[in-house]
Amino acid sequence: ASGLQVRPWYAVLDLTAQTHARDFATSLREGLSHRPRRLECRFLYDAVGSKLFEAICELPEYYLTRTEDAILRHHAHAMPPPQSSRLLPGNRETLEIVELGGGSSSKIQTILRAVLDSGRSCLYIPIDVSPTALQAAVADLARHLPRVVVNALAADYEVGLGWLKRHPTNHPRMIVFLGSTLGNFEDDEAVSLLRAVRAALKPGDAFLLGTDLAKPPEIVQPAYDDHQGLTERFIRNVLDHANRELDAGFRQEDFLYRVTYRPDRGRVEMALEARRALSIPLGRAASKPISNMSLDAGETVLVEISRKFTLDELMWLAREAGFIEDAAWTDPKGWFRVQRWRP
Ligand code: AVJ
Repeated sequence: ASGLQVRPWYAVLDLTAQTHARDFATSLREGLSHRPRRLECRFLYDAVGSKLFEAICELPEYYLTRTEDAILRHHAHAMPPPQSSRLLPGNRETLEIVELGGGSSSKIQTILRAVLDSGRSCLYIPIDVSPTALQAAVADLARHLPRVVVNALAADYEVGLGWLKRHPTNHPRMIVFLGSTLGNFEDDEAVSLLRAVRAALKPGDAFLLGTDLAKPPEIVQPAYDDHQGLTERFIRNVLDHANRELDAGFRQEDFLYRVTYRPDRGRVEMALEARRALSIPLGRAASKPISNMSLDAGETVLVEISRKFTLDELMWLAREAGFIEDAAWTDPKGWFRVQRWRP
C-alpha cells in the first residue's frame, strides 16, 4: 500500500535431505558401543536443549558468551576484511558473511552492522541444521537490519560448505564461526571442518573464528558446573531427547552428572555416570540382535567436550588447515580470542 517496490530479500534453501550425517538412532547405537562410551553433542540441541543453552549463556559463571560479545562490540569494525582497492568509483561492494550455526543473531548483528557501516552491501548466509532456527533468525534480522539480504542454507556444516564451494561468487566472503563451537570437536574433526571452511574461500576471503582459551580451573570448572544446575540439565537432556525421539529407556535417576576440566588435555569433559549396573532399552536405536545396552556400575558416557585452546594449538590448527592468521582480538583478561585467518 505504501507504493514501495517490494523485493524478496530472503530465501531459505533446504538441503537437510542431503545431510548424510548419521541419524540419531545410528549415532546412539554406535556411540554407546564405542569405548569410551560417548554420545554426539549435536543431539543436545532439541527444542528443550536449545532453550537451556540460551539460559546457560546468561549465567554469571558462564563467561564465554559475554566475553566474546564484548570483544565483538569493541572491535567489530576492524573484523570484516577491508574493501578491495580494485573497485570502480561509484560501485558498491557486497561482502558475503557466511555464518556456521547461524541463528544466535545478536553477535552476528554486530558484525553485519560493521559491514554496512563500512559502506558496503551485505549478503548474510547462515548455515544451520534447523530450518526453524533459521526462520527465527531471519525474522529477527528483518526487524533489526532490514538492509541485509539473507540467503539461508538449512544444512549441516559439511553439506552447507560443500554447496558454497560448488556455487562460487565474485563477492568477497567472510565465513564466521563464533561461540567456541570449534571446541566441541576432537582434533581430527576440527581439522577436517577447518579444511572444508578453507575450501569454500578464495584468495582475499577471510575466516573469523571465536575460541575460548586455556585458563585456571577455578574459572573454567564453574562455567560447566553452575549453581543452578542448568548445565547438568542441559547434558541430561540428551537422555530425554533419546527417550522422546527414539523411545529409548534411559532413567535420569540411574545417572550422575560428572564434569571434569582436564588442563593437561585442555578440555572440559561432560559425562553421565551409571550409578548401578544398567540394561538400557534402546528403542528405535536397537539393531537386530541387540535391544538393550549394558553399562557397568560406575561406567561413564561422554556427552560433550569443550576445548580450551592455547595459542600454540590455534596456530597448529591454522597451519594444518592451510590458513594464515592476519588479525586477532582478545578481552582485557585474555580469556577468549577472536581471530581472522586467510586462506
Ligand atoms: C556452544 C560449544 C560453546 O562448550 O561452552 C555450554 C556448549 N555445554 N555448557 C561450550 C556448552 C555446556 C558450549 N558451546
